[in-house]
Amino acid sequence: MSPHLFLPLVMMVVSPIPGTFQDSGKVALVQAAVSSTQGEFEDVDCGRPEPSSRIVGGSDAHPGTWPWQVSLHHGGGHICGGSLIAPSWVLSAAHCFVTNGTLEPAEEWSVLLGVHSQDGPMDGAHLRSVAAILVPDNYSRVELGADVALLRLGSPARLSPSVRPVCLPRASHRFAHGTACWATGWGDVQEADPLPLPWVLQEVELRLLGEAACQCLYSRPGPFNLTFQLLPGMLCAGYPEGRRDTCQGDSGGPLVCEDGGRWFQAGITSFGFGCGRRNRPGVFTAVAPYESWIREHVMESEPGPAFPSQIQKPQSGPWEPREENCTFAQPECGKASRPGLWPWEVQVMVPGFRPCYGALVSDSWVLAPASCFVDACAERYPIQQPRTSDSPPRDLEAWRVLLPSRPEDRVARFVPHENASKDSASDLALLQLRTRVNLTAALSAVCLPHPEHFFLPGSRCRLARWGRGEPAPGSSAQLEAQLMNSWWCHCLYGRQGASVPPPGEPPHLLCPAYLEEEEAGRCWKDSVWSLLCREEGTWFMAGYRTLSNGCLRPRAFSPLQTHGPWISHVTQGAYLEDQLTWDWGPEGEETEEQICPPHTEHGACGLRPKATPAGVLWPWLTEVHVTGNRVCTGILVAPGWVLAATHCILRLGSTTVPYIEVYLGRAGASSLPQGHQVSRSVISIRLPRHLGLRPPLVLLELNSRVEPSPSALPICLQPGGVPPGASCWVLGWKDPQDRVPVATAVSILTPRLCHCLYQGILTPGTFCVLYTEGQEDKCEVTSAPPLLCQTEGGPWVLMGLAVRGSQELFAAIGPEAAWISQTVGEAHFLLPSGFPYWPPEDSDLCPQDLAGAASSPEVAALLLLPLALLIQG
Ligand code: 4AZ
Repeated sequence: MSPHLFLPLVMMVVSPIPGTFQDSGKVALVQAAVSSTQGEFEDVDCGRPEPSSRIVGGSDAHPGTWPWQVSLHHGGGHICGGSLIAPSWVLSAAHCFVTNGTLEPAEEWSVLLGVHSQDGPMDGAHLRSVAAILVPDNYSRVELGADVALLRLGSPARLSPSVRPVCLPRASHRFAHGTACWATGWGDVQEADPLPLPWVLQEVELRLLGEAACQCLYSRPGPFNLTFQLLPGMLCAGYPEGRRDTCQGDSGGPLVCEDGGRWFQAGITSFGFGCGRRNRPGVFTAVAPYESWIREHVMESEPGPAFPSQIQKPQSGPWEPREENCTFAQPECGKASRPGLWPWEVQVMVPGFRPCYGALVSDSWVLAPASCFVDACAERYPIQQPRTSDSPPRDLEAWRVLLPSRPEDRVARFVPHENASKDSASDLALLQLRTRVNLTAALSAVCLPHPEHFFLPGSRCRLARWGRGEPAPGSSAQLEAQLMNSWWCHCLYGRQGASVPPPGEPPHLLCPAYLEEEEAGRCWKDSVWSLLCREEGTWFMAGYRTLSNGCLRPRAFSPLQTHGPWISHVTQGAYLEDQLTWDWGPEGEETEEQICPPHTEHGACGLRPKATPAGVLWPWLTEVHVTGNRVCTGILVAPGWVLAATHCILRLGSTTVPYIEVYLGRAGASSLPQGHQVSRSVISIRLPRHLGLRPPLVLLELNSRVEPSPSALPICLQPGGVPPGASCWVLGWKDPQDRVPVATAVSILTPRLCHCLYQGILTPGTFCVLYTEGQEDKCEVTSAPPLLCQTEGGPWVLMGLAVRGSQELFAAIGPEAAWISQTVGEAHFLLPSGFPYWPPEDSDLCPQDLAGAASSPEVAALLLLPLALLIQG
């Protein structure tokens, strides 16, 4: 607190004639009030507007209704409100004037009195400088209370019908809870939504909430999972259901309640959690407790503020019952009797267009993709926007809206998002209905997320019809979805090398995992979806997707939360709801910045996060079921291709082409619904041309592509040797019956050691490995397990597949790289790292001890241990 607050106050009101004061040569009549016997001075009539005649959810005030309302200007604009309490005194909030513990200089402020519209005629309005700002010495931060300030004007206000003081309550004054009072101001009309021109003073009726009721509402975790402890001297007004409130810019302004024909200022707008939110009423500084503080500071002023006595005493007994009922408001949106029966699902019919699905977001607004209303022939945006505001984009007359259980509605206004034509993440439009609808259980609005609303990984969601999509297929299980964690979402569909937004930062994408969109070979063509996610039984529209690329579509949705401000600005009443659940799970504990591993030109490959609470551990590991009950390991190398070992797939001597089926997304412990497994049949078996020798690797072409997802993702390939610093693993099944994957750590020997160990019996391009762990965890070999490596922060790379009957020898991918990329096209070959794959070897000679040790590789391996560890780095 700055020391100058304690300076003695110099009063300088000049009253040449009793009961009048002069200002700029004009004389205003001031009614002298009778001083009370207690030495109180009630020098000026108060709280009576001339009989004639934002605040969130409020409306334009009539001129002259609130003649004590003043606007406090700083730096050329309105910052806070205030109230005239005496010709030379204005009451406001301390937080308007204190920045970082320092009181701003009074001379930087000015007070605008008698103003109605801050952009209109200013008849009777006048400006005063501020001579002093007084703040209680116990004020530090707004949430710690004492948020009150007194401003002494440079010269007295010119009293008139539009400039009159308000009455102040005595310390003993009691405002009964439930009293309907009024707050006024030029503040924002919604969070981050300023009052539009012509800046007409807004008024809103707010009910006083008892301390217990208010504390009860604030004790329930709300936005950011926060609660709040009310302090003595604070007062709440508003409604559990929110929607009517004060907001930024209203601070310092008055909350007034009528008593015996006079308006008393019960509170000073101080703060709140957001504006108009459910269970978060506005918090005001109670004025009554400051009677003596105010008197003390304005003592020498004449005329001073008036403290008339209370006429209507609240009922006898404690005016604030202890056991006040505490009822939380529940969301008024997003209630569906059964998932799939969406009471907000709307169809918009425009002549010449396919029906467009959208969602009811308030009692008079529908949200739908803007692209629905663009000529299909034009194919591309822009939406035909009106040249002038009075020519509608099309003939809205002919537009019809079908709402659940209602006759057709008409459209009054069409408001496309300003970037709708430029980026698909803004492909949104709002349509206003001609008549407001009565919201019921059968017809209601979907909840929308606030900008800081986060849908947690693992959230249960549903796909819902959106835009000009085809009707969804019958099975409702196919529309179930679960949100993936942000690492998967970002690294699978985002940019390579990008950092993953940490929990609590706005996501760029939302990724639900859901069943394949393919049914009997037919994909849901052109299906675009909205993503509805449930929190505590309430449905939110979390995102929407319009991207489409044939059957194979990224399961990435644009988050709707970024559009909250636009939607609430246009609709002034959409249901933006706070997050209702907060448990981030293991993702919330992630503290290190996560960077996505490199992608290839065909997208992400070889991704496997450190911990996967949901999802498959090895998304490229495939079960290849060959006729005759044989099961081989296969590795997904591209969306439609699996690589396997020839010896496992094709039996020597057999001439029949086997029937082969592959299963993906089956390995490991998965918490995803069973349906996330993927199966494909093999339509062709491809072998490279090898002169003489039987080629070690086969490529299996699948009957249709596999959409990349955490349960089915191609591995990365890298022609050549082992990247420096890589850790390598043999991945397979310990038991070919239950096929639970095991990964055993190995070291890959240098070509020279490998050659020396297996002299004469190796084909070129064979890797030899050395097991660094005990033998127990080795996988069985008949299924031909793969050898994989991974560098720190990099993707997983396939090195080779086990050769027939061996646990230590692997046929390398490198020599077949050209054949693989020619056959597959979309194989995920990483760019060469630029490092030599092997440390230089100083001799071509084999160590003596190894000669002939090939028949006993385990013995040889023991000898080689130190060398092998060196390689692994
Ligand atoms: C503000 O920032 C503010 N909803 C004022 C009042 C409220 C919230 C914020 C109450 O000045």
